[in-house]
This record gives sequence, structure tokens and C-alpha cells, in this order.
Amino acid sequence: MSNFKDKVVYQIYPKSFKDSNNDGIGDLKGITSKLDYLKLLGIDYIWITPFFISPQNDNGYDITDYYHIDPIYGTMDDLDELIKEADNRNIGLMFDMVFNHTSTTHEWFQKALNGEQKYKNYYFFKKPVNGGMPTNWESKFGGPVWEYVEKFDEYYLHLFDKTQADLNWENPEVRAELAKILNFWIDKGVKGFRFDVINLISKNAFEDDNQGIGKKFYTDGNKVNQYLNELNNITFGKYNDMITVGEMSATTIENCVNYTYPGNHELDMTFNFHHLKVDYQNKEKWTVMDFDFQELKELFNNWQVGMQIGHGWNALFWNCHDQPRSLSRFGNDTKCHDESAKMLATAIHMQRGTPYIYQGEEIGMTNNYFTDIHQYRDVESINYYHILKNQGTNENDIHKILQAKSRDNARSPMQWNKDGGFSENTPWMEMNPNHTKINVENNLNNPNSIFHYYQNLIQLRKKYKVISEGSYIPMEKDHPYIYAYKRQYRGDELIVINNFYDVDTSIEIEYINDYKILTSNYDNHQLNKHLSIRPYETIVLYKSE
Ligand code: TEU
Ligand code: CA
Repeated sequence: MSNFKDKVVYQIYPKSFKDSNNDGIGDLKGITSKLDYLKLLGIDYIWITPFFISPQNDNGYDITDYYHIDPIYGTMDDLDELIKEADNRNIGLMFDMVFNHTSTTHEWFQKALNGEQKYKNYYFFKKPVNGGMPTNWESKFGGPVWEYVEKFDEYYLHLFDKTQADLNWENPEVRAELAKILNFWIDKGVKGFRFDVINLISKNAFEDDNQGIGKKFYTDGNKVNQYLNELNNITFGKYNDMITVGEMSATTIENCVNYTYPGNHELDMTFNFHHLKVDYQNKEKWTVMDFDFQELKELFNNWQVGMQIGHGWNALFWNCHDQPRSLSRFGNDTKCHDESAKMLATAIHMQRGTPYIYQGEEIGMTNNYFTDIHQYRDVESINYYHILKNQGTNENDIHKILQAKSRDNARSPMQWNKDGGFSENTPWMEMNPNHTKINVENNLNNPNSIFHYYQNLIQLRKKYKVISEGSYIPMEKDHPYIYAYKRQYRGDELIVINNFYDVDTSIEIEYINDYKILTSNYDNHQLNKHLSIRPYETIVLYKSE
């Protein structure tokens, strides 16, 4: 466990970050070439999504070989150089460990298909039940979770794509193999791990789900804490400078406290996604709806307070490679582009937890608004295009849904300059045409840019312990436009005020003259007890005893 409270993590989706050899696909050398940019931003860690050998059906979350780099991303020498150059800049690398499943092209699965019992036991092969599938569960990417293998007259389990077979963690040999992979990368100089859907690894029972799609039988399962504690003890937990984060699907506060309570020796922090479902109509992702602001505030307040009471720790984020761009979703990506980007950044970075910045967020990248299915690359988006089509949804409505919800909104290439600057070749996915204006170069040249605002937020975290260590107290719970909270630490206090709407509004602040402004996305403030707040305004007030 390292001190991760005053750290900031930057997430890189390597395929779309920077292409060094002009084949249209981002790569490791591309990342190395941009380390100075990341150093300038001020981040401490880079989480890189998987670049291991993979058929790329799910862009690398389907791994064939956890020890080798996919040639599209470079070589082991390129990786060694990246680790060394990052280390020279005091930046640690976090690798993404996809341990719930492997690709069906993995040697273990291939041996299983050849009938080797040892390897069949690495996965879940089950006999048909009443002549059909073992359970009625549905895959996260649509369709059933069971794939039939004729020669065994058995099905194997895949919670995600049918080329991503779930590993059987009950089998101690599987756990030993996974620990070996972690230790291999630790020896290479890796400083942390992000664990993919790690709360799905313990399957409680294989029964039909009469109310849902099967989640309750494998989410936060009975043995997940035991498995994580075991991994911790024999791998990263032996070092005092490792940072770990678990991606938790459909989890609870109570479970995330257990995963991150320091005395449990499991993980440093967890991602949860509840705040990113407030624009799901009837809990259904593939719908279009304005976000429910009151629900968003309630979720933030409950998670912030709940994790604090339990001494757990949150990973703070709006964006990742699985989510549409927050600026298009919770802000205003046209008229109030810069203001709302800065407001959203503040709302998250001042919370109790460790902030994660997803590539392009720091320059205000937006959704892509694709209009043709051929512009999409993501397996989930393409599957749901067909599912919605089969349900009779018209083409136009399907596009509106994908424009709002597709993961590809986050996966278009990084916008380095007015010409793109990602690659000299046609990129694997189209670049957003707004790169002519929204790009790194413009951000670096403008002292008031979103980039410089993020840079300042990171510097403030390093300077003020109340940001990294303070307690969290909700404010203005019922305000229709404002999300506000206090942070307190040993006589220091912050008041963080965020207007989520394109409206003028106000709030009352007692003893406002005791405070100074730490940061804001507007200037010319009049600090009155009755504080006027402009559209998408954010203000952080600070006082010290
Ligand atoms: O994602 C887990 C997950 O359940 C969701 O985020 C999912 O991708 C989608 O949003 C459901 O609507 C992780 C990875 O981050 C993702 O990229 C992988 O596709 C997935 O696991 C499988 O490994
Ligand atoms: Ca390349």
C-alpha cells in the first residue's frame, strides 16, 4: 500500500493515444513520446488498458497471453523503455489485469477444448440442464452467457463476449497462475494494478434467476474477499509502493468498504458506476434520458459519506474507456464547453478519494455523434445496434441512443493538434472533427484552458491536506441546480460549489468573509453571504484557523 491519497491517475487507452509508426493504431512508443506532456499535467500514475496479446474482439480485454505484448502495440523493449522513462519522471505504471476471464484463444482454453481435464477445470464447463442451457443468465454484451461445445455436449460460461471465457477461481491452480502473472509484472517495475470486473470472480451458485439476468449469483460473491486477500498477501501486498484499484460492477457501499478497508488487505480503492447510471431510463442503458440530478447528488453523498464511515477509499472518476464523455453527458459541450468541463472536474477532484483523468478529458474532448453504424468499432455497441434493430427500434432512434451511450464516444483518437496529430495514417477509428478546435496544442497555448485548470487542481491536491485527507460533509442537498459539499481537516475547511446547469442561481454561505477563493472557472467574484452563482460556475472556498 502506498500513500495514494494525494495522487492522481491518468488513464490511457493505448489504441487511441498516440501512433508512433503510422499504422493508424496507437502504441507504447507513442505513450513514451508523450510522457513530458503528462508530467506537465502533474499526474503520478498512468493506468494503461490492456496491450497484451489478444485477438482484440474486446480491444484487449480478451487476453491470449498475459506475459507478452501484442505486436500492434510494440515490443518488450518498448515497454521496458516506457517503464524506465516514466520512472525517470516519477510516474508509476499501473497495468490492467483481466482476471475474470481469458480469451478463448488463450493456451489454457485451447487445451481445455482439446479435452485436457486439468484445463477444463480452469473454466466453467457445465452439462445441459433439461436439454438446454445450465442457467438463464444474460451476458453483459447481450445474449446468453453459455456457449455450447458440441464435442463435450457441454456449455462454457462467459459473462461477457463468447470469446471471453470465465476463469474458475475456485481452482487453486488458477489463482496460482494469476498470482504468477502479477509477480512477473511487479518484477518488471510495474507500480500498480487495475483489476477488471474483479467483483465477479466468485460464482455462488448456478441457478436460474427468476427476477434478473443472473447478477446476484456472481456479483460480490461469497469468496471474493478471500481471493483478493490471498492475492494481496502473495503479490502486491508485499511491497509498500504499490497502488491497486478494483473495477466493481453493480456493487454496494458495504462491499466496497470491505474491499478497501486497510485492515482487510485487499485493494486500495474501488471504482463503482452507480453515478453513471443516472441517465438510464428504467435502469436500462440503451435508452436516452436527461440525467437525474437529484439522484446523482444523492449517490455522490451516500458513497462519499458511506465510504468515509467505513474507512474505505473511492476512485473518483467521470470518464473511462467504457463511458460516453462526461462533458457531453453532464455538461454542455457547445455553448458552455470550457466552463462545464472545469466545473465537472472540480466536482470530482475535490471529493474524498483518488481522482482518475481519462485521456482527452483534460482538454475537453466530447462525444462523437457518429451517424453510421460503420463508424463504430466496439463489440458491445455493434451487438446492441442489432439487438435494438431486431426489437423494431428505428434506425434514427438507434443512432440517438448510440450517440449518447456507446463506449466508442470515449475511444476516438486523442486530439493533439488542429490536424489531429494522432497518426499520419487513417486512424483505426475516426477522429472527432472538432479536433480542429479542441486539441492539446490549443490548450497548452491558452493559460485559461481546461488543461491548465486540471493542472492547477492537481497542484492544489498536493498542497492542501484538506483535499487529500479531509472529511466530506454534504451541503445543499435539495438545491435544484447546485451540488455542494464541505471538506474538513484539522481546522482547515473547503466549501465546494458546483452549478450543473446553464442558469443563474445562488446559495447562502454563513461567515463568507472568513473564506478566500481557492479556484473557480469564473473571475470577478463578489463574496456576499448571498452568493450569486453563474451558469456552470464552480467555486472552491477555503479557510484555515
Ligand atoms: O468493463 C466492465 C463492465 O461491465 C462495463 O463497464 C461494460 O463494459 C459496459 O459498460 C456494460 O454496459 C470491463 C472493461 O472496462 C471493459 O472495457 C471490458 O469490455 C469488460 O470489462 C470485459 O473485460
Ligand atoms: Ca502504431
